[in-house]
Amino acid sequence: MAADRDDGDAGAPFGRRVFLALLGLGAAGVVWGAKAQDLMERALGPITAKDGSGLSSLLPVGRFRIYTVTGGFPTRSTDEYRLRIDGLVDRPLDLSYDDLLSIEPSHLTRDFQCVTGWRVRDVMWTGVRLSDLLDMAGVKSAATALHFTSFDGLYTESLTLDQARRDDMLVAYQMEGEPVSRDHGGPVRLYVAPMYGYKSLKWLDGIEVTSEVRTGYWEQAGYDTDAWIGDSNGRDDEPVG
Ligand SMILES: Nc1nc2c(c(=O)[nH]1)N[C@H]1C(S)=C(S)[C@@H](COP(=O)(O)O)O[C@H]1N2
Ligand SMILES: [Mo]
Repeated sequence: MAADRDDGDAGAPFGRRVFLALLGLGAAGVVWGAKAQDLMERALGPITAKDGSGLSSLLPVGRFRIYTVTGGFPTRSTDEYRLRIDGLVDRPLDLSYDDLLSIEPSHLTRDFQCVTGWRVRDVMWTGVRLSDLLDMAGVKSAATALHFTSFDGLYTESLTLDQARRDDMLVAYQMEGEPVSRDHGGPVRLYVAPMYGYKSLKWLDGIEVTSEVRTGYWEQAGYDTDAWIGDSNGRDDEPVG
């Protein structure tokens, strides 16, 4: 079960391959597509136009696609929201939404890039740095990684501790100056700026500090665990779109 929603209008009335051919983007795009794109799009797609015509809307530059692997969109109000941080820490934390808002915020404006080829330019995120939360909890010396869980009950992700301590890793509660919407994984989601979108787990409710990397939902299906944009998943070029 899966769903894919596009929060903009229906896109171009052509299939991806046709579109690439029309633009003369050529074999390269189709080849990496076959490798990196297939699984996620097959699971989350086919990407259909909103009018139900079955036509693909592809590379909708400037628009997010809304992904959920459960087929549903879980709801948690800001009042009910809790974020647990536990595992190999000195002080397990159980943070409310207001607790998160009371921590020094960080802002990041970056492109949002899905491994399937769509990209949204210059998205502004606000939230708390993962490294600040780790410092609050106190990471034990045996720790090497983080395991993230979603209150959708299914999606998971991971980061190494070194990755998580970078300053472009956020526990985000605002996107484009507004609270992160439910569709986009609100009230709180992960935002992993230097990696493909699948690392940015939506509906975040748990961070466990672990002794080794436990691969996440899409990694178990074959996507790279270290998902650096432009340098993973069989791609070393600037993405299309
Ligand atoms: N819980 C959850 N998080 C998720 C996903 C998902 O299906 N479920 N999809 C991932 C993928 S593949 C991408 S590209 C982004 C998409 O974010 P958006 O739905 O806000 O556009 O979320 C990521 N985080
Ligand atoms: Mo994605």
